[in-house]
Amino acid sequence: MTKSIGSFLAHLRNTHSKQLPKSNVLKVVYGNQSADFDSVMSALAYAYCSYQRNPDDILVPIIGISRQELSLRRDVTRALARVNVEEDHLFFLEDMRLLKEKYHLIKAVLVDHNQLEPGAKDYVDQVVGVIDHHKDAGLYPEVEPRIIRTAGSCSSLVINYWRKKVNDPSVIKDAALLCLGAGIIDTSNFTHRVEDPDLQAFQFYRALFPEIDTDSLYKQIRYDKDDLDGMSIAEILKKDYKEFDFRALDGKHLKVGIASAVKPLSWFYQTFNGESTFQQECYEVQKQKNVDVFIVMTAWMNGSQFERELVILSPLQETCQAILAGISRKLDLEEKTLTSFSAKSPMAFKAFQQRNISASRKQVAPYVKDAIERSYFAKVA
Ligand SMILES: [Mn+2]
Repeated sequence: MTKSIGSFLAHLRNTHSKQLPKSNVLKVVYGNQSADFDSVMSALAYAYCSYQRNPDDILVPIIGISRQELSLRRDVTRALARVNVEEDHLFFLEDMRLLKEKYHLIKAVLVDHNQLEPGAKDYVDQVVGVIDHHKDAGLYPEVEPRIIRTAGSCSSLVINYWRKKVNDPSVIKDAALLCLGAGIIDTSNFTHRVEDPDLQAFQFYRALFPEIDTDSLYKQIRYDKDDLDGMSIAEILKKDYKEFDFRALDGKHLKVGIASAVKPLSWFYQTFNGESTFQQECYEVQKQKNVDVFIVMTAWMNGSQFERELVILSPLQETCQAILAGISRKLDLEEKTLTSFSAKSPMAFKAFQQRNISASRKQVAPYVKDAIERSYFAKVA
């Protein structure tokens, strides 16, 4: 009965979701809202492995963005094409809306995050499992599995969980191949941020795919991920984006959006007509997303040197300052001089070199949360 991951997803799309009687329970597996490589592959792999283990216990993998946004993630789309997954067979946020109308109860396993996100809250009735490598929010203590621990890639935790449950590892080969890609991109080909789970997963991949040249697979995915050709600034900023709702000491809720980008600010300035264009586009995205604070994190290789920058902007100047007071030391931020600061803008806009290069969004988001939770924003409108 072993199916390829492509035919499994086709089966879900064409048969399964039409056959289940109304008012039945639907189980889904969610990646996080950034829909990055790790999230998408972790969700697909979890669903596929679960099906191979027990075809009666089907989970539908959900990608936490709208369908049209997928095309910006070229690393994801090209990796899926390599294992013959058709995009038409994938499930997105808009599919959740339809599924919610059809099913009485929706239960979800969360991968690559451990707290239901705003976009999923309306649809999911119950969280029944978590596998993640972000900071543990301490929720859902009773669920099974509940695996939350440090790992370079969540995909390593997912494959380690399932490989121990199947007798014949070859039945989860397609999932392992997707997870291998995620592990490779999250750990720079198993050289950075590598933890025990990643090493264990890597040994499993080695045994399963002795023929795969991981160096060239890394180059391929890296190339696809960095390929921003033809994209606008706004598209790049929305491509790997997460939104948070943090509560200040005085009870005020603040929406914070954090975009990750794979090119330095200098690249944006050169490619798109200078600093002020970049600033303007950041303001546009902040307005469109309707967030109180918008942060852009850049990360790239400068020769053999890994570098990071952080940009923060907000119409709420004091909020911006309070956040910076809380995160500057932890991130070792060094302010960059902006040559074309537009004086007429009422927005706070600051750019920094982030000397603490080990802090990715995974660390920065909790730092921002801490800073906000310790502040009063009585004047915040
Ligand atoms: Mn991840």
